[in-house]
Amino acid sequence: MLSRIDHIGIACHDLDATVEFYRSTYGFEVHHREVNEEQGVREAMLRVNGTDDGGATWLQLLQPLREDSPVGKWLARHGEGVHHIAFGTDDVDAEADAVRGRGVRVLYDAPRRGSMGSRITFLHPQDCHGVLTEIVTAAAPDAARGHSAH
Ligand code: MC0
Repeated sequence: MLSRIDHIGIACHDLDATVEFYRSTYGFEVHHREVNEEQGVREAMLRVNGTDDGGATWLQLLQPLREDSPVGKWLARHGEGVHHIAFGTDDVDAEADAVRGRGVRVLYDAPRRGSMGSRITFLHPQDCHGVLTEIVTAAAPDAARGHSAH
């Protein structure tokens, strides 16, 4: 079951400047930062709220590491803005199989590593009415409620 919005991915040119915008405008603080070489991004996770299933909802700010990465290509074509939406589930494998069975292209044969040790896969935007859609299982949902780890 897809039980929540896990995060909204936002593409930006300057991660620090974008983090500062969300801090000074809305009061959202950075909970976690990491570099994901495989995905070609430097990212900051801003926790918005916790949810009933023990997970959380985040804003994920994404700066590309390379122009030829998915976020780099997107920025060059569209500029800054919402890059993808991610639904949270306890079982990314089962959800990916179910969606694949309904004729939607799942981009990975097996889930890959996402933010904070999560397991993720993506659905092709052309099969999702133009929305790049991610499915994610958090590493340890309870940990998402915990203290900041900058
Ligand atoms: C591309 N397209 C998008 C899109 N990116 N549509 C909506 N939202 C996006 N973000 C559309 C293009 O407009 C184009 O459609 C078509 O997809 C092909 O685009 P392309 O520029 O030629 O790019 P491709 O084909 O090389 O790659 C597109 C694809 C790629 C979706 C396969 O971006 C991909 O593998 N994305 C998944 C991985 C990813 O995004 N990683 C970064 C976030 P038209 O109709 O104009 O031809 S990493 C992340 O988020 C992790 C860290 C996490 O959450 O934990």
